[in-house]
Amino acid sequence: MNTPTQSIEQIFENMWNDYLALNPDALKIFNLFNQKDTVVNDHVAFRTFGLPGLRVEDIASPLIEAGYKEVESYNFEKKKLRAKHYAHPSMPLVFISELKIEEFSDEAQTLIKQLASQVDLNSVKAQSFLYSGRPWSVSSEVYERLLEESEYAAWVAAFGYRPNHFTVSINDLTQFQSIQQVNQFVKDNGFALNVSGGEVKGTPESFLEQSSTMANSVEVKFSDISKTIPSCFYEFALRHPMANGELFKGFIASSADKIFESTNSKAA
Ligand code: OOG
Ligand code: NI
Repeated sequence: MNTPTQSIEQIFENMWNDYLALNPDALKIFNLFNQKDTVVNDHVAFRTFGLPGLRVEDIASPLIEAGYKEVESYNFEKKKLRAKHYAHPSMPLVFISELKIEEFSDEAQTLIKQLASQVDLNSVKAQSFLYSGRPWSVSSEVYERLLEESEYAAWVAAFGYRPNHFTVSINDLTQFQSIQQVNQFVKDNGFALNVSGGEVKGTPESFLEQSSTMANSVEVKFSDISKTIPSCFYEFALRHPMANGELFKGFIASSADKIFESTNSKAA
């Protein structure tokens, strides 16, 4: 058991700085909103391979130690993913998904297991693992091979362990009346939105409306060459009150299914 040395606020600060290094557009968008409002983060999301020691529950372990509780599970049949979300009394939600390795080709499974075998599984439970990035050496050839079977698998292989997005809570912005206005503002400032399933995922009736930018492209050093590939994105979420008057605090699988595509290459 690792002794927690950082507060959960410090962990989020470190995750945010790591994320901004990969997604400088997020800082530009944050600053645009922050001129008139104090931006509040709704949630972050992590991705992993569903292999022993690297599963959703393993990635969550420093969060559980910091007071997070598991809330709900999700399944994404077509993308071959499963996920859980975690909540804390005073911190943003955390969504963690994992690739169902067993559903992939033998070749992809072998490649992914070879990456996972390079990880010191004791390091996974450390707080710093949540912003540690890629814990393995990987070639651009392996990246490309995984990309043929799963954009998600290739993303995890290239970027590892760090939030793939932060999320602006639209509920906490005073300058916009709707998610459509937020989207227009983001587009007017020159940022491309993920249009898979439409710009807005979800409806007021499902209590959650979401949109996201397309991931920034960054140059990633692989073991052989460097390549410019999609990294991290920024999300915008508007939560609606349920019949009991409380804001909905979960996720919507059919919307999440489209949000995952924010890290697809634009040509796809
Ligand atoms: C997570 C996608 C799901 C949401 O808000 O529905 C999600 C991911 O892209 O890894 O964050
Ligand atoms: Ni999200």
